Amino acid sequence: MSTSNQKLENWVNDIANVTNPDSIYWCDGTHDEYEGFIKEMLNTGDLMKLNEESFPNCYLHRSDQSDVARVEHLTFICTSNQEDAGPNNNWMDPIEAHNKLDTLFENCMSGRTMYVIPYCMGPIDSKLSRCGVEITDSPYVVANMFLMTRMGQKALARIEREDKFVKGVHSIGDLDPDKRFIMHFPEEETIRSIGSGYGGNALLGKKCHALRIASWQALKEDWLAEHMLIVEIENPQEEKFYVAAAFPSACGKTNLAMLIPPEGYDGWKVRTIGDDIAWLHMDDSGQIWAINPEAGYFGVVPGTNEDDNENAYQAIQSNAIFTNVGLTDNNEPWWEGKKDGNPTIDWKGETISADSGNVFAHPNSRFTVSAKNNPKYSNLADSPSGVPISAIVFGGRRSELAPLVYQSKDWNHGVLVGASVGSETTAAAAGEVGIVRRDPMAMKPFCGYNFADYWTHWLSFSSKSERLPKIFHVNWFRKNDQGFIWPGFGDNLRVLEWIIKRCQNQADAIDTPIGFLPKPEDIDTSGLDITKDSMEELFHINKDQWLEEMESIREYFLEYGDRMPEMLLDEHRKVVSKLEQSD
Ligand code: OXD
Ligand code: MN
Repeated sequence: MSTSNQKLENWVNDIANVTNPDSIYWCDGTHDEYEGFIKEMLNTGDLMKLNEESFPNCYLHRSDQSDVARVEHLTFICTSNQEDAGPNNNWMDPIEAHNKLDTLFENCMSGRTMYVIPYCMGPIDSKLSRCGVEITDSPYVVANMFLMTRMGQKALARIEREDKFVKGVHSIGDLDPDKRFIMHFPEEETIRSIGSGYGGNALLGKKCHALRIASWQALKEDWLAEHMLIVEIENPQEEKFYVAAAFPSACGKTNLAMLIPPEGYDGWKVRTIGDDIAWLHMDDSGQIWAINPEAGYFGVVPGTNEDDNENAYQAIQSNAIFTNVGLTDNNEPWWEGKKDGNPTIDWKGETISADSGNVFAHPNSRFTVSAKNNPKYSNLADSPSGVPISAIVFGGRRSELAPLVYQSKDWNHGVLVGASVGSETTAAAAGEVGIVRRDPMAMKPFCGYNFADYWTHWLSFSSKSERLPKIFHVNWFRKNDQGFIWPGFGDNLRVLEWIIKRCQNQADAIDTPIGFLPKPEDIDTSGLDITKDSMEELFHINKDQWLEEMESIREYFLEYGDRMPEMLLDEHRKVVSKLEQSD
């Protein structure tokens, strides 16, 4: 296979001239091809076969031990004007960045095959989808892209028709962390990544294209590319609602997208459209529609079990690639929170004992599966027009402060709520875990331009439609001295039910300085082992803590200087003054 598109052909040849591979292989995206890659990686030791009886067609990949998460400090947005990248991004001058990368990429593929992966983010026949081509020297990346995107011949045909694609070049290089860079050139719609094989750094369709480059494209073309799951909720009256929710990495997006209704919620059905990324477009009537640009899940493994998240658990029983999990004595994958099995080997391949304190799976170990493995996959994930969004939900991991749920007063206040998201850091990115940091719209690591311009873009929607989704904030992670107060997982449907009722004007709310809160009786807790006092704790607003929080948000906004939209600062002032006046 090669291409009739001259632009693509020339670009591939240019990259080959610099990287000097032994051969060039164009991926056709067929199942046979995928199997061929698996076979090859079993031979080279890049993959190990897992127990064929209990985990058919499942494989384990062990990454380099220094290459287990996204590397935000090595991720750059290279715009000609530094201000366009903003204080939220590392910036490098594009000429300097290209020079640096040209040196690192020189001959980096010699002795290796260069794979060319044409892919389409979103349903092949959707006008909301966008295409890209990833060049890589890693068969592990190709196999993951096969599961995560619509790639191969059909994507290539669309690229040839449109004559437009995002250019991504990836090489694992020599995996030296000192020579690792994930660079984005939004003005050129180009990505160059070297020195890492980890998903978020190497599967360029995902974070690099579908968020960083796409957020820039969305700014220019008037839509939104967001770090959001999309979930379909059907009530007993058979009405369907679509909710998009943004939480920082490893804060339960996959679990919420695959939620199983709790006991007593007969007649409720929950299906998944997407678990990580949503592209939102407004139609002529002012309705927002969302597509999931991905076709698979790259999910956090630890904590996945049959009791808490059965759909995710079922999804990874066959045809899955596991990265950096442990192994049991009968060659099954094992991770903390799995509940059964006898682990003997850790993610590094070392035999260890199951004494307390020993960890078998890396905390950011991952599964890669096709979305179709999910028993609750919604066919509308393939709909070219996407799904109509009723509610947008923001959330973070906050052991204090934020109530279980509240609703913003209107769209602009909702933009403030999203822009103010703070969350305790997780293992999804290299660095210290558990520190509260600002993660606006859960996009801190993924917005491909200046956050101030991004908030201005979000605010611009308020004058464009009377039919905008309602905006909410949730916090599943509030703690007291006995641990998490809210049970989470399937019980989160109790909160989504209130959200849906608010969208239908069927539930009341209490007007507070921070937003609308449910009346205590409006969250259905029947069958739940939770006391009235705990429910009160979950909704308690501590005025002093909130004033401190608002001050820290104000200081954060100041970093954005003159580009900061006055409208957002106004929203902030309104909340502060209401808090000050409250008792
Ligand atoms: C992810 C992440 O892998 O956000 O989705 O890190
Ligand atoms: Mn994510």
